[in-house]
Amino acid sequence: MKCLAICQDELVIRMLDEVLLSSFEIEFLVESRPVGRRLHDAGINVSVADPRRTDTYLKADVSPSTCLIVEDNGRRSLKRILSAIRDAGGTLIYVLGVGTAAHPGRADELRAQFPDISYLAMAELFGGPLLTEFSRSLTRARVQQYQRYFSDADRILILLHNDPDPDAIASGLALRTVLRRTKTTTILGAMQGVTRPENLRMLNLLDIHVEPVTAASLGEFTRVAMVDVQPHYFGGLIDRVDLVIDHHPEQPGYSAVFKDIRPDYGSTSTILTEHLRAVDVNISERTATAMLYAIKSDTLFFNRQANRVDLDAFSYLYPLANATLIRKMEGAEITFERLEFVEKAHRSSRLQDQVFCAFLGASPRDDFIPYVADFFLQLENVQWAIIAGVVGDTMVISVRNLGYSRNAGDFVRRYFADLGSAGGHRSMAKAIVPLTAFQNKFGRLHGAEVSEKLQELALQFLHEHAAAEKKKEPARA
Ligand SMILES: [Mn+2]
Repeated sequence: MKCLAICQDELVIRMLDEVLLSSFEIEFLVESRPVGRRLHDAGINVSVADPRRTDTYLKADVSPSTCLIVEDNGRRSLKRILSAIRDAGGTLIYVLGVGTAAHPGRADELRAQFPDISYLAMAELFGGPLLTEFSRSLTRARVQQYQRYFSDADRILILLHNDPDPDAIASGLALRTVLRRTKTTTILGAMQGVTRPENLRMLNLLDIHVEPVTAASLGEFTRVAMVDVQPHYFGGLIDRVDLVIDHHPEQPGYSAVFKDIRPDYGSTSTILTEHLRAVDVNISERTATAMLYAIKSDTLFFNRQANRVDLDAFSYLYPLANATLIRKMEGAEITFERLEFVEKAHRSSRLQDQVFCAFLGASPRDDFIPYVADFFLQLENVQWAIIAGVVGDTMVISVRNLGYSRNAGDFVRRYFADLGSAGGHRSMAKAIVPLTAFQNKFGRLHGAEVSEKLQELALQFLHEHAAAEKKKEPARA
């Protein structure tokens, strides 16, 4: 492809020449004779002409398929140059902003007059890779510090939260890799072990061991690290650790020798991918598989709180991981035990105005409840799924919706925040309230009465919103 670059700055020309020469037939057009001569002597394909004249481009044989790059250093003559190019039949025009960051409206101003141009700011083009490089060196320095600090420890504990999820497990595995340790000297531990079937399947398929630990046994370890969780989670049992790596908002009230907390990341495994990359450690297939699965599951396959860095980590890990194993781990969501709860929900369910409600009664674990909610949200006629169940002496309510109606988090906060914990996002939310508080507010409801009550609340919540929207309409017209 032929490429004509209209530039005046020598540095810009030399750089473009270096970047583009391998893939384009590139020629430069400059105004100044001395600059032209110097560049010519340096072996660059350059000619000297007046860039504001149409015949300059006619002579250069510009066609609609010629790629034209015009340097914009803020001077006024740029518009005349662009007009001349257009008059000569040039259409594929890129304007390269050099030092024009001080004029933020520049691109829009040009586009108003020349709608077809693409505006590229030099700072943006080079900034990305440069910043990535710099932040990688910062991460490298950080990681090397804690690697040294852990290097002489006899026994290390990597502590995970209760009932560890894939992100916690994968992050533990990844940290062990960063520390260049094996399971004989560095264990993954949890105060309450894994219970969910898909997470147990992950441990089995990847041969990962999570050991039970107690507050008393922490003293047996020379160093303690925490991943995907912070010490406050353990309710005062632990107030000092050596390292914390987490993507939940930072909590006060503990001390850590090292910490890396990035709440804008979709998973802790994303942070650890950056640690591993920064120090160039070899990532085994097993670890990459666990981490990839963790990123997928913590971001609900990029449906929640994922950002650029999560996608970067995902594409970095993807070729290193075992896709077949991940498919198997995902399939593990379905178990006969869970299907029983799906059936139970089906029998006691109510569906009205695309709101599906069901009460599961007593449930041995709380994961059945969100599972059932997710399951019924897949049905064509369901836009909201609200599932309740009783675990021990608490009522757990899971809410899912398709994401384009009202906010699920607002729903649970509105009706249940006064009773216990209630919160969530636009499309998924959860309330956990003491059963007695629920009964005091809504009465001693049994079986289908609970689904009925939930349905009533949901429809009230949705209809008052619809009514408010309707009211707004005449005003708009
Ligand atoms: Mn996580």
